Amino acid sequence: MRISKAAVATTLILGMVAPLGLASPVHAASEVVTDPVGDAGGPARLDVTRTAVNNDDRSVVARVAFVEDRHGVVIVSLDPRGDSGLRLIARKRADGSVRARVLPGAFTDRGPVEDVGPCRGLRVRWADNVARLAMPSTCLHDGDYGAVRFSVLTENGSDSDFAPDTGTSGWIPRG
Ligand SMILES: [Ca+2]
Repeated sequence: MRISKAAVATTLILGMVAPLGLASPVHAASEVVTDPVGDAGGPARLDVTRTAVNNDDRSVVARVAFVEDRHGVVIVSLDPRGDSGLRLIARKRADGSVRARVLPGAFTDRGPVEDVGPCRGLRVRWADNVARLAMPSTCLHDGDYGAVRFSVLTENGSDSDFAPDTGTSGWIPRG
């Protein structure tokens, strides 16, 4: 069998690149977006200061921190690259009870949006000034997605705070 020069060259390149790829640091599949204090339309509002999202194999976990704990709604819009997304929604009532649900469509979706069923295993923990929403990966396209980007909106009464101010986070590879 003849081996072409091109094939040899490809093999050499792959042989060189692969070890380098293994040696490079593993990307943390997470992104943190900070947001200004005092931009939520008043002290009674849910003023976001920081949002961290982890995109792991089994779940997407968002942690949203506020200046102060208030009742209201936190919406984390998740946009998977090349496909429609969804919104994770946590609502804290005046009595302190917290509920979470999922709605189809990310803020950034412009085309058709795929419906989402009940998100089994969706968890929310809203303690003090941090709301943590954890979505099993199966809730988004049955887990068939890669990188995601996010936006956060809070509401109490009306829209309060939006982060990041640029619109969306960067793409977060799936770890
Ligand atoms: Ca803010």
